[in-house]
Amino acid sequence: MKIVLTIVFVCNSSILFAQNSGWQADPDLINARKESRPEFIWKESDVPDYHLPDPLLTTDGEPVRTLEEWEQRRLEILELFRSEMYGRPPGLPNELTFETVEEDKSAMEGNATLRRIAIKSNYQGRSHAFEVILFIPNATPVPVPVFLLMNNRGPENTDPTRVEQSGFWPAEEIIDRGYAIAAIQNGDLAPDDQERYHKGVIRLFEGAAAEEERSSDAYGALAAWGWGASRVMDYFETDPRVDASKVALIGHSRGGKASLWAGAEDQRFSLVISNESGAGGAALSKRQYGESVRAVNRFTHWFNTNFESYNDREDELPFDQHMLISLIAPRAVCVGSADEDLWADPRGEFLSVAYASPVYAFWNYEKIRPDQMPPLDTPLFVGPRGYHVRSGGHNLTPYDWHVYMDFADTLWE
Ligand code: GTR
Repeated sequence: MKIVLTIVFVCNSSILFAQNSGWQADPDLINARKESRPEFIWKESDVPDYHLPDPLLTTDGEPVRTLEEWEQRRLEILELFRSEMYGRPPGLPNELTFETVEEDKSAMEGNATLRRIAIKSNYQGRSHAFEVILFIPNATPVPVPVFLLMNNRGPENTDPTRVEQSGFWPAEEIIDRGYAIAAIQNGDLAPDDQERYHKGVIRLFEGAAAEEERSSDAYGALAAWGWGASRVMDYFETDPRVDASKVALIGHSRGGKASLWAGAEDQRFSLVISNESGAGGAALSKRQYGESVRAVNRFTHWFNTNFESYNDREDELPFDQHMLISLIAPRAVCVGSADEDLWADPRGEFLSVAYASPVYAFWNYEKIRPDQMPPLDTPLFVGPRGYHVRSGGHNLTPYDWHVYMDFADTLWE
């Protein structure tokens, strides 16, 4: 007779976090959220107990003991996320070309070289093109590590002319610190709109069928954005001035959900950064706090349609987001939250990082304990994992960027 132990982590928030000196949500803010949106959970002591699947126990209940066994289990988890949440990726086009649209060797008052590259794909007679904007610091010896933003806001935030400068993509500050900085517009890959999201990568691969009912595991906009990030990686591998072994992929909010998934799918990204990605990103789904699976599924074009079957049934998910973080191991991952962004569940985002510890342990990286959430504005870097919670609201700010660059310095200097 085989006895299978299925429940490994039983999480009870009030016991875990009552005594620690780390971040706690502001009680006035909790009350305000409770008042404005009483249908969601905001108070730590209101969070029901939940059970997290063990990344190191296969679907058949076999324990994962060695790195080789983990590599197999990793594929199993990846497949579960594809089938139940983000969808299966489309693969490669028949033809992929990179065309330099503009080059300016004295951009940013001579501090950087600007390159705008058109990335063009052909597939079965159809074509698609999008652009990557890249600034490379002139003072840093090549090849240079690069940060790539998957921009979910307006293109004015990543203005290549630098007439407009935005704290969401503080390119000058990144160049000053010796990193290259790049951006793509997510909407070029899949418009962030439930009526039009297929008018990009999905139409390239599926043609007219993209307009019809797609399969329940077909990928949505988040994976389409990640597909674009991977094609930029293909380009980086051809540019001798970029260090393709040191590419940090960063996204904010819905862009952060996409960056984590892209980092799980494409192991060439050596650092994956999620800024306030919340539900469907870094935050645990089974922990009921802030945005729920049903709430995030109101964006019907982000995930596959199988994910909708977990609305109000989070307990039935065969994985949770700590396993998404685990898929990135042993590569680096940095998660950022904001104090006022309770909708994204800062603690749930931290816990995903902490509960990936058993997987990072295969490479002998130090554990991050669930009660080790750091205080406000005090980044925690433990080997290849980082976490911080910043004062203020839902945004990607220059402060966040400096935390991510500080973290990258610890990895790459
Ligand atoms: C919210 C959504 C979040 C987050 C955010 C954003 O409306 O509920 O999951 O993705 O949008 O992308 O700004």
